[in-house]
Amino acid sequence: MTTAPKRTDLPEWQALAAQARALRRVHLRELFRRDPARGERYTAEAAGLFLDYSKNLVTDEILTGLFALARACGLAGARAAMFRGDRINVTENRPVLHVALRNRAQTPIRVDGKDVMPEVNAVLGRMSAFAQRIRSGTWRGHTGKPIRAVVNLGIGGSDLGPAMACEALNPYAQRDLAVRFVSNVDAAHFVEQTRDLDPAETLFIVASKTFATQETMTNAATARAWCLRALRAEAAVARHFAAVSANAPAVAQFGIDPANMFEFWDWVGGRYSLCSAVGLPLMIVIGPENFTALLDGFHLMDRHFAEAPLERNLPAILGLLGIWYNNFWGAETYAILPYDQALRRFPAYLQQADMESNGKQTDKEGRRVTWQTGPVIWGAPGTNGQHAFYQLMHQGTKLIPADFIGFCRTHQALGDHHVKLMANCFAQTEALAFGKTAAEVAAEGVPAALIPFRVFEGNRPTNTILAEQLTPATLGALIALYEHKIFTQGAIWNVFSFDQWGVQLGKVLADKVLTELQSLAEPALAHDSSTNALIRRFRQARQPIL
Ligand code: G6Q
Repeated sequence: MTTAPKRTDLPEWQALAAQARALRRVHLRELFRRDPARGERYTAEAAGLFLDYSKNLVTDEILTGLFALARACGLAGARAAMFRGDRINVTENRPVLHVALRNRAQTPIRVDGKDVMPEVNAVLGRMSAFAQRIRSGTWRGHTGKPIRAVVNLGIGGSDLGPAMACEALNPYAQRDLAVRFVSNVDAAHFVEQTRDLDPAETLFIVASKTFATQETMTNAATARAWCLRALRAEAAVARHFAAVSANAPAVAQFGIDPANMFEFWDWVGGRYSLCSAVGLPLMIVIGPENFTALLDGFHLMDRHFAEAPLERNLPAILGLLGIWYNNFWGAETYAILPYDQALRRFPAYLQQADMESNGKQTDKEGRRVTWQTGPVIWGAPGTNGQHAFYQLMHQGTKLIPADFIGFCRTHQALGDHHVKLMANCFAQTEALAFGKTAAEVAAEGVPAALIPFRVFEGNRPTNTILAEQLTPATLGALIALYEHKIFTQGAIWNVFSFDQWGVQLGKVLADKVLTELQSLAEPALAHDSSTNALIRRFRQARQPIL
C-alpha cells in the first residue's frame, strides 16, 4: 500500500474549508444580486440534460477550488483507468466495465488482452431475438399459449434497475404484456405478484449474478413449484424459465435450458447492471429498439463524462457540489426529487447505486477515513413530497441539498396537469433558495407574533435537471449522470466504490440463524442474550414449515 496524503491534508481541501467558513455569512439572495446572469452562467448541458446549478452556495472561487480538488485527487486518471478496463475494483480484483455494455462506438475494450465487445454484442443479440419472440407471441408456453406476463425474480442490483426503468418507460411498453418484480424472500411478495397470473402464460426470469442469493433462489424454487403444480411436466420449465447470470453451471443445475440463459460478467457490478442481460425484462417490455435507444443515451453521457472538461462536465459538477455540502457544510443527506410519477422508483434506485458504492469507511490505502464519505440518499416524487417532508427542508434545522428533476413535455398530456406539476417544481427551488424575510411576511399583514413562524430563511441549495421528455435515451443519460457522479465522489473520497462487503455480510449472517430457527431439537444458542432470546421467542410461536 502506498501512502497517498490524506484527503483532508491536501491544500485544496483546506482552502475549501476556509472558503466554506467565509461563505456562511452570504445568502443566495446576495449571490444572485451580485451577478444578475448567475442563473444563465451556472448551467451545463449534455446528452439532452440541462443542469442549472446556480441555486447552490458557491461562487466562481469556490467552483475553481472544487475543480482543483478533483484534479489534486486524480479524477481524470481514475476515470481513464475505468474506461481502459484496469482492475480498479481492487478488493475483488476486477475491472469495472459497465461502460462496455453500452459502448455504442464499438471501440475495443480489453480485459486480460481480450476485447469484450464481441461478447457484449452477442448477448445483446440473443436478448433481442428472445424478446422479439415473447413480444410477437411466437414463443409459446408449455400448453401452446403465448406469454402474457413476465416475472423477474431477483433482488438488489438484479431487481432495482429493471423495476425502476420498466415503470419509468411505461409509455413505451407493450401493454398486453404484464411485467412483475418479485424480490423479497417474504412469500407475500411472490403470492401477491402472481395471484392473478396464469402459469401457462407466465415467463419467469431468474436474475442473479451469482445464482446463489438466498432470496432469489427461494423465490425461483417457489416459482418452479407454482408452475409445475399447474402444468404438471418437468419439460414446462424450459418454456417458462429463463436465467440471467454470470454462473452458468448453477443455472444448468437448476434445470434452466442453457439456450435460455443470458450471460453477464464479473466486471459488471450488480447495481451497475441495467444495460447487461439484467435489463432483459425491460427489453421484453419496451422492445429491443427502445432498449438500444436507452443504451445510446447511456453512451452519450459516458462520452461526455470521459471527454468534457471538468468545468462543463455534468457528473463532475454534480459530484463536486455534493462533496461541498457533505464535507464542508456538514450535510448528512441528499434528496432526489423527480417531478415525474414514472420516476417514482428513481430515488430508491439511486439509494442503492450511491449508498452501496460510497458507503465506505476505509480509504484505498487501507486507513480508516477521517472525512465523511457517502451521504444518506432519499427522496420521493414531487409534488407528493411537498405535502409531507418538504416542511423540514424549508423550515427545519438541517441542510438538505436536493436535485429537482423535471421534463418540459409529458407522455400524458392531459389538461393542465403537467404545467401545474412543473410550476410546483420551479416554485419550490425558488422558495428554498430565496425564502421569505420577516419584512416580506409583515408586508402581507401577518400579525407580529406570528411572523417568526412564517419566515423562511431560504439559502437551501438545489440543482435542477431539466430535459425535454422522459424517453429511453433521456433515462439512459440520467442514470449514467448519477453513476459517474458517484464515481467522481468515490475518487475524491479515495474509497473503492465498486465492492460491497456489507451486502456480502448480510448474505452469510442469516444462514446460521436460519439453521437455529428450523432445527427440530432445541438448539444450543451462543449469540448475545438479546439475539438468543429473540430466537427462542420466535421458535415458541412459529408456524410449522409447509
Ligand atoms: C449490487 C449488490 C447487490 C446484488 C444482490 C443480488 O451491486 O452486489 O445488490 O446485486 O445482492 O445479487 P445476485 O445478482 O448475485 O443475486
